[in-house]
Amino acid sequence: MFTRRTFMAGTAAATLLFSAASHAQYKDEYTVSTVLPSAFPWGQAADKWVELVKERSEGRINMKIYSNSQLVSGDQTKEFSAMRSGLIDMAVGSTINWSPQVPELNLFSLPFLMPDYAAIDAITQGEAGEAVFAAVKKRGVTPLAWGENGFRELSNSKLTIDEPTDLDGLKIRVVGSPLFQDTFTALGANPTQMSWADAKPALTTGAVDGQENPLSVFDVARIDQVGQKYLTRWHYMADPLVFAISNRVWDQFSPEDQALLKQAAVDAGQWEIEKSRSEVDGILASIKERGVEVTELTPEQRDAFIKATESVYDKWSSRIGADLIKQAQDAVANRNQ
Ligand code: X2X
Repeated sequence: MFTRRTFMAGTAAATLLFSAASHAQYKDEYTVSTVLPSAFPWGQAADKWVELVKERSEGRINMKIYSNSQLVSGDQTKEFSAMRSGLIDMAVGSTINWSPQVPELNLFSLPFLMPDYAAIDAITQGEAGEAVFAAVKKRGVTPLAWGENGFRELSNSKLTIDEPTDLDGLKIRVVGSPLFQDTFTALGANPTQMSWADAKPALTTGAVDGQENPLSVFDVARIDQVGQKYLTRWHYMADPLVFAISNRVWDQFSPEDQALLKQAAVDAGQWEIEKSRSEVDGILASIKERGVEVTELTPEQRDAFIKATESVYDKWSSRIGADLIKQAQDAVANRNQ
């Protein structure tokens, strides 16, 4: 009896030692950065990822979300560098915010590249999406899955916008990459780059006349309450979200846990994309109910905006990669509709 007990105790101790050694480098908690919190689809995507990982790892892998870009003092364009250097472990981030460090991510910001959801999917789920992920990986961060912030629509406090000349001299808050500066300059507007943290105060004081963001962001952040009475659904671009882990952290996970983290991100991303797309019509109705004037562009009106922003492609083609742009355009042309 005594012998048997000793043997069992010895086995248990060995098992404990073994598991301690194999998980020696795991942290008690991993930081996950987001710009938008849980009230927005973006924050919900991160919540879902954290929840699925905890559940599937039976509590071994714990992640904690830090929203409002607080890990980079509100400057969302610093998120990627912070992840690369290991200051942030993981993130669910927008392609726009990481594009200063990963030029290929500017692909999604090219005006009027993606006319509909099928076009977004054709890029992200195809070879162009793989090429973009390879570019992210090369710069120090492992991308795991796609999510979606959404089609970015234009709002302002001054007038109905249905042709490029309406933007003449309008002060527009833009985000992230200098590409936005070029798009809005091409349209005759006066763009100002600022973080999301600074955007609402700037709209409130009238320091800027307008902004562009997905309908879900306009709705949840109650952008109409700061005087943004006019909204144009021009669908000029959409920013996918990327679920990602710093390469340094990724390399510390066992292959099984890497697979678990990736699959959870894929599932969370798919869940969030479906959910946010299904909510758009309801959001639009509630925005209209609150008195916002919503303008839908006719195909001819949209063409005028496409023409007016063509110069952005010439300017950005070499930075993004002419081959990548061509690959994306082909994917869009051949998309399932
Ligand atoms: O800052 C924005 O406009 C936001 C919240 O949409 C992004 O982070 C890209």
